Amino acid sequence: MTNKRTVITYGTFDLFHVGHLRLLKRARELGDYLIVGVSTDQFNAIKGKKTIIPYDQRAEIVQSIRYVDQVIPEQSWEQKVEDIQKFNIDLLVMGEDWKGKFDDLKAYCEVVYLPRTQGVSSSRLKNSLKGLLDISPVKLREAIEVLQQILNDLE
Ligand code: C2G
Repeated sequence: MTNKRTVITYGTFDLFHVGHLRLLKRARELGDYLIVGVSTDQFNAIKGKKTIIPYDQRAEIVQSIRYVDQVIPEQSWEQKVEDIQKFNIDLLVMGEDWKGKFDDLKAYCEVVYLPRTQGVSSSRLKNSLKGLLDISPVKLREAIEVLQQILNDLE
């Protein structure tokens, strides 16, 4: 394909969820080839973002998504210009929580911000998992008694 339209996007993609998936799907639909810069653990420390899943697993998951053609490590804020030139990027796509933040890159390629998927986020998932772990000893004991009763009934 001669005039292959190459799209790039960047992200942490921790606790991969449908918000990430739909962003990647829509980004891919805006071109013919999608490159994803996955934030390394070191870069997330710079971003002040705590992750659950280590970089190599986050990168492996993103690479396995059918909409993704290539994964590169995202190690700094500054690398985007270099990436755009190195990979001959036509379009940078980000979720609209980044709206305006990468407009300076319009000097190098098109920049599009897409609506986020409402109701899901890695931090929300983390909080609901935390909620499960915050169960009080009384509630835990009640749950164990219920489970024990179920086991007794099964015997
Ligand atoms: N996203 C979305 N809907 C959600 C959650 C996330 O569309 N419910 C999008 C974000 O807008 C982003 C992408 O999915 O475009 C990845 O989200 P994060 O992993 O949270 O990315 P972030 O940590 O914001 O890193 O240089 C850019 C940064 O690396 C972006």
